[in-house]
Amino acid sequence: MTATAPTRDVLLTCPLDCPDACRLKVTLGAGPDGTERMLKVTGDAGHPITRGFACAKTVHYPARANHPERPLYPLRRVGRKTDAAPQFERVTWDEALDDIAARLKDLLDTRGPRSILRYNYAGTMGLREGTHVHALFRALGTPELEETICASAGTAAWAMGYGTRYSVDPQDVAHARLIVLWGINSLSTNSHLTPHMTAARKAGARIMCVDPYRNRTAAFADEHLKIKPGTDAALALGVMHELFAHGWTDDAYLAEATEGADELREAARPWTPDRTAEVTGLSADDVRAFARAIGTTRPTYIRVGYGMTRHENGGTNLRAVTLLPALTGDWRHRGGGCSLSASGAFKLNRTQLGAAHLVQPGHPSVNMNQLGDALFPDAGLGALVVYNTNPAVVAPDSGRVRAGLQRDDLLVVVLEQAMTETARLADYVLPATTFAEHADLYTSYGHHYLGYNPVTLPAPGEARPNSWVMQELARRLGVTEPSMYWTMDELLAHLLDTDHPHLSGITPERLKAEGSVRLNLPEVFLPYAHGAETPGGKVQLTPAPTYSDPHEHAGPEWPLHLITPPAHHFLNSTYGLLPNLTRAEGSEPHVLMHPEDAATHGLQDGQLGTLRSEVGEITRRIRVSDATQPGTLVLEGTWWGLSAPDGRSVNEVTAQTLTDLGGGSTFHSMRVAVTPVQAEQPDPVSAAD
Ligand SMILES: Nc1nc2c(c(=O)[nH]1)N[C@H]1C(S)=C(S)[C@@H](COP(=O)(O)OP(=O)(O)OC[C@H]3O[C@@H](n4cnc5c(=O)[nH]c(N)nc54)[C@H](O)[C@@H]3O)O[C@H]1N2
Ligand SMILES: Nc1nc2c(c(=O)[nH]1)N[C@H]1C(S)=C(S)[C@@H](COP(=O)(O)OP(=O)(O)OC[C@H]3O[C@@H](n4cnc5c(=O)[nH]c(N)nc54)[C@H](O)[C@@H]3O)O[C@H]1N2
Ligand code: SF4
Ligand SMILES: [Mo]
Repeated sequence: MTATAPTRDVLLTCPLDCPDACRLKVTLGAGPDGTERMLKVTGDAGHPITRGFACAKTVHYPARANHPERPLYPLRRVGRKTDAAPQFERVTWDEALDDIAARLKDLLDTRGPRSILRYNYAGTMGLREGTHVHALFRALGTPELEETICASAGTAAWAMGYGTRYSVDPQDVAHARLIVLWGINSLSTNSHLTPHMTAARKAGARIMCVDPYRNRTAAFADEHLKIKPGTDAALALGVMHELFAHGWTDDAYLAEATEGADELREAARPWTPDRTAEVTGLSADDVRAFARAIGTTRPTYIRVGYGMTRHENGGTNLRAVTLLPALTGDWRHRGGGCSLSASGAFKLNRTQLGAAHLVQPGHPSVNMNQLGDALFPDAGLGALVVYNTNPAVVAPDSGRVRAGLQRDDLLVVVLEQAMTETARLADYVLPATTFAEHADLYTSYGHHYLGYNPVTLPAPGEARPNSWVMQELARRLGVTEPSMYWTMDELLAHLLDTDHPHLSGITPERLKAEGSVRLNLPEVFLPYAHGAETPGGKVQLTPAPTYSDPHEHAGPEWPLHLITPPAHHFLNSTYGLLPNLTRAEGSEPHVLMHPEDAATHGLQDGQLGTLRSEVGEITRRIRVSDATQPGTLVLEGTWWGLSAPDGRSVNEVTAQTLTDLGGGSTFHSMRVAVTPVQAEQPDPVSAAD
């Protein structure tokens, strides 16, 4: 990169799909052509959550924003979608938008709105560029996209017990005396929680981690329970058994704030430490000690991640775990309770956000975890408009997704900041702006601050915000829905048009002046101290969760369980194009395999293996390691397929199977077989030594 002198620092909210929603200090300076660009990213020292540091990935955001292959002009495909090297020609915005609008119009006239689908996710968490842009599709009446690929099982499970998703305030975690990190690799995926945990530890707190493998968070914790994947409901029931048996329940809280304690007590009765140990792979003594720690330490804070939800029984796993603080009464103690997501506290007026008011109950919908099926020729789609996501890599059964995207009779339009593997399969790539180049409002799922970003940098080339593209298409398609054409200020006024106390005193002017504003919550926020926002007003402990093994009948042809959790240096696939970050992750994706399994399956450290599941196969370097457990393979990171030895995404082996609750994704639940690859490629790690 050409050396350039910094000219000024600005504070902006990180737009990425991460609970921390950091307030970033972004250093700007003139680029080689003289226009101002992003040079450096750190954290705002004055922000109580960000505390002056950005994560190991987003410090590299400038390399993404200034990437030589970033699409800066509208591109139209020349050549076929199946060509190994995709080719595009530059066109004007008018050429691109006129042609796309004409083709959408033709589909609407001849085949109806069901022939068009939006496919989007949280590449930006901005309410304008991420959510309000759905208004175009609602105005056209195209199918709803059932979101999410990420949080549905957790959301549904939380709703059953607690209604609205509230979280312990991360700033209160320092008060906890036991911290349980359960199915979350928080040191990588929620790194701004760490200072609060360290403060708690200094004050005497113990930190325990429940995870199938020794990740960074397990190494940081004082104790690691290496649970068998998919068995968390059994462990939670085992803990409940001990809580009831030893009288460690808070009976006053159970009486005042919950419903169904007796039924839960009966359900937990059979879950003795021995039975729990048998199912979870832990020892009975570990189960007893874990239950004693939770039963006798106030406040206990449990941070759950989505890891345990990404299984066929995932909703129930999460529900069982999140009911524990209701039994111990931790919700009454500052720093006690449980966090999944804080998003429910942001009581914005969302009635017309994304033109939600146009969606009638029973409107046709497509579950986003089943995109592969939706793209199948018989399903009737003629056009797919993709924004804020990279489905050719991140969606389950990505082999099927890619085959669908390659259909010659499907119009694929991709709004992107990077030439992702999805963009490479597009008919049109429309260049998108980044968070410094467009205005937006951000909530958070890990803390209680709203963030506002103004337009800060000029858009490079002809990059445009998603909202601009949607409005231009809407005009060409004759859309008259007024919210479609709102400016940022009009959207902001709508979102803040509410009497809810959480937003009292928060005005557009204040948001613009302060940039980051804490919701108007009490200083000590104890959302479930006296009940919950369920229909009965109480924490619902029934129906009592039960454990079921989705792989009980898995045949011997699928001997191993594959989990595919996030990597430290990536954010989903967003940073997978930066060589320094792929190097930090070992230059290519690899699979952790326990020494016992390596011996059984005839594989050695550094060898390539083929992982086969019922939907596809991939080739990966095997790393033999006792960080994992016998029977469980771990593949960290949703790498670009282009970085893998076989050019394929890990999701070529994951399936479109949905979770028990919420219709969520099951990325950590695959049964696979592994065989050694005979023809060898050099191991990049040993080659570099
Ligand atoms: N560095 C980094 N940060 C990220 C992301 C990223 O890709 N990289 N992605 C962002 C996004 S979109 C999300 S949703 C979050 C996700 O962040 P997390 O919630 O931390 O990620 P998960 O995929 O849920 O996996 C978390 C842990 O769950 C474990 N796990 C898998 N199955 C089970 C199980 O059955 N039981 C238990 N107890 N544990 C299990 C995995 O081994 C893993 O260590 O992180 C966000 N932040
Ligand atoms: N095997 C496996 N697969 C997984 C997961 C896993 O743990 N294992 N995790 C799953 C989870 S939790 C999630 S959330 C999904 C995430 O999957 P995605 O939602 O696809 O997330 P990213 O891969 O980060 O891709 C986001 C894309 O949005 C683009 N983008 C960002 N901002 C903008 C913008 O303003 N405008 C436009 N037009 N584009 C923008 C970025 O350039 C990037 O290419 O992946 C899922 N897939
Ligand atoms: S990705 Fe998360 S931790 Fe990293 S800067 Fe953005 S919000 Fe902060
Ligand atoms: Mo996610």
